[in-house]
Amino acid sequence: MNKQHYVAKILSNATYARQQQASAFAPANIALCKYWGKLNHELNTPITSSLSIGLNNYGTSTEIYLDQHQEDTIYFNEQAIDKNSTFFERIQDFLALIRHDNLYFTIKSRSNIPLAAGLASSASGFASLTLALNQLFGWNLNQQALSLLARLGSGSACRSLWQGFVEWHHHSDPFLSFAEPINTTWPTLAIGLLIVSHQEKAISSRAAMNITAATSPFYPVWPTVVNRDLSLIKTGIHQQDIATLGAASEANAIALHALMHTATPCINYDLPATRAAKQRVWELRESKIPVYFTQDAGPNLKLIFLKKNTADIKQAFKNIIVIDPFELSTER
Ligand code: 2P0
Repeated sequence: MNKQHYVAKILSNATYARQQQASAFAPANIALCKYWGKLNHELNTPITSSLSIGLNNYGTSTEIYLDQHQEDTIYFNEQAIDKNSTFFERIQDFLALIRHDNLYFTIKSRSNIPLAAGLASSASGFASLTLALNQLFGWNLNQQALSLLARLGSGSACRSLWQGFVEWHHHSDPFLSFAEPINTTWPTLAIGLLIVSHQEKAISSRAAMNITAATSPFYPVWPTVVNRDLSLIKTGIHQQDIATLGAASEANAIALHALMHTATPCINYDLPATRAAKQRVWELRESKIPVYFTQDAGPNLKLIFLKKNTADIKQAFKNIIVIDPFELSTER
């Protein structure tokens, strides 16, 4: 099946009531159990399941307007995007899948995610674009269908339609590889964004993922690692046990980066400051403060801890941005 057939099947359940404009917000998400490797590159399905947490009011707002001109115009944080850039191309490829009647768009996306935090804005970007398109065309798609659609823009976008814990299921049937929320809250949990470097990453996560899956001799073990960690992370969530959740999330990130280190060429996102911050996390744990890190395709860390330890964490990491994932705010 190709992308066009896939999208046609999803939209076969849609209604149609076109408006002139629409807007939507989607939160950024951090994977506690990572997505790393594609089963189907065209339809963007993963080799394993993954599990993330939404970042409350940190994310992307997208406004979309029908345009009279015969081309799309895209703004990100008030800047017009170069039509020859990869960024523009990726959005164009996504829009091409739903374009009909020669319709073109003006898209204005704004992200309030700290730019250097190594948080992919592509996840909340494609999720908010999918939600905005659903409104613009009055598709009235259910959340599962929206997740299946957002996945085509960026895998992790399919998890960015919800706040809280979200699991993206791996499945050989592309119509069953959607994300859904885990219906639980954990009001005492906090997430910290720890920016150790403002340097741009040398290699995109998509490229790094593909190189790792194709070349690391240890990649075949990855699904086993994910099964172990996913199960522990779910136990940690259901028991609201920070030690179980944190240890499994940290182990998953360490395994991910170990895999990348064994790829050809070696992919290393760690900087000396990254390693120093990990060391500091381990020291805090030695002193009985339950704090754990996770790390995505970049040098910065995200910390997992309990709100009651916020003062200790802020003292150890002066510039940390603390997020409350469950006390939802509309301030953006
Ligand atoms: C994740 N990451 O689970 C993992 C962990 C980064 C590290 O998903 O190729 O931008 O667009 O499907 O979603 C980043 O990869 O990749 C990502 P594509 P995506 O959050």
